[in-house]
Amino acid sequence: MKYAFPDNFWWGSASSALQTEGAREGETTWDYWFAREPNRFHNGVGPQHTSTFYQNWKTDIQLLKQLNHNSFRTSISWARLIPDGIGEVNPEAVDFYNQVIDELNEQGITPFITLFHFDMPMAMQEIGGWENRDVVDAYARYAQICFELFGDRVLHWFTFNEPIVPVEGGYLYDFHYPNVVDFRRAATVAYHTVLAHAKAVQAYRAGHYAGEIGIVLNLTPSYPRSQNPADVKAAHVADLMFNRSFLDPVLRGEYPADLVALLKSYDQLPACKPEDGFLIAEGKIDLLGVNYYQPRRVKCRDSAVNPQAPFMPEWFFDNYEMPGRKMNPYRGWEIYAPGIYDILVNLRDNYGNPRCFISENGMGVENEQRFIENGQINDHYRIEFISEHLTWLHKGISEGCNCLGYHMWTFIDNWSWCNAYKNRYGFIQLDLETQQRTIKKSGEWFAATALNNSFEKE
Ligand code: BGP
Repeated sequence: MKYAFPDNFWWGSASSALQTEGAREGETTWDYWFAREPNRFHNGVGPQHTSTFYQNWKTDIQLLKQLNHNSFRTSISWARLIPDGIGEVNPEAVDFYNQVIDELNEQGITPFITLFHFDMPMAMQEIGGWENRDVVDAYARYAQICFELFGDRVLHWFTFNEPIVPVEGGYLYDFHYPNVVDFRRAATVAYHTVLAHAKAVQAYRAGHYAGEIGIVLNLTPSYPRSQNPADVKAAHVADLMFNRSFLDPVLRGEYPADLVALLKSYDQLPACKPEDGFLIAEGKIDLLGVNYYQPRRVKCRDSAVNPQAPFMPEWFFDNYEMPGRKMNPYRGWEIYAPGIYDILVNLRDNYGNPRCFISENGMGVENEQRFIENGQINDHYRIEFISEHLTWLHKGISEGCNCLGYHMWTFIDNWSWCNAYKNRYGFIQLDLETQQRTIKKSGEWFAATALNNSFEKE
């Protein structure tokens, strides 16, 4: 069967500044943490060892072209542009991002730019990071500077990438700096991130720029083990905490009332100011990026909560391992392609069918060298993964979902937050020794699909 996509569908991939650029000047929390606890990073490989995009941007953009990308998302590094977060703008950073943006446009590849992809300037973290409202203001200033510098040539902006991840990693589950475990502080970080987002949207609107502004959220559909009311309730709470805590403010301009009530009843609400509500209402977006990797399966708790243990989302559900689920064993994530369709249908039916696109989807695989045939990685499993997800995406579009494109994570194999180069995601293989780039089979498959705006599958 042939799966054809709408005209002007966005075909591309996503990456981020910290994971690709290398050679950074402004210190981020990642540099700081790595210098102190290198053991927390896979094989002790830190954020300075990335895929050298800072040196190779021009030839890398040629490779994007070869993959027939018509769009590409990356981020600006706040710490590179404004090393101390709040002071002087670094002119070399301005030159670098200008060159990248201009070259992308020249090559017919529309730049999609994220303002914050997990990379907090250390100077901002030192004053409390997202727990401090001064950092919210500093971020709003940084966003405004980016709009002024690049807004004439960048028409698709994203305030944050997966803003729930620094909340989970840094304040609940100990996989990002500052390794705090404290729900109320986590809720404050999440809340201030929403305020920062809204301030950036406000600044963008005030500047009357020609483009649009949105956010990228990792939406993990919450599937209950069964339709038993206890399981359904567990899935509902997980959905409130991990999806709707950002989805509702950015699409509806307000928080779900039952999330607020729940946190209030456990005395976990962040400090709010009366004027915050107006600001959040102004943070509604033009375009939603959806990152989808895995579903969340939950069931009601089997045991009573230990009231001495820290308050956690898991007070309300247990994670559920569905028998027969298909796994990506390298990353430990379930592969469930219909999830992409369920997300789109939920957006269509419950959120007014917003303009959206899949901004990340992907499969990290270890030791891909074993698949080399005639000098090229034959990643047939990745082609299978992409085409399966695309068939569900296609079904969503054919049923009226407003999905405008599909971007893969990622372009060239890159450094990952705690896994360094353990799992490879790229369309292009990176030789870490020589920095040589070689297109994988999936890259060729994707290039053909983008060119034809369609693909064939049984
Ligand atoms: C997303 C992030 C990316 C990327 C990807 C793969 O959550 O936006 O930055 O890293 O996941 O995940 P990982 O690198 O943890 O395997």
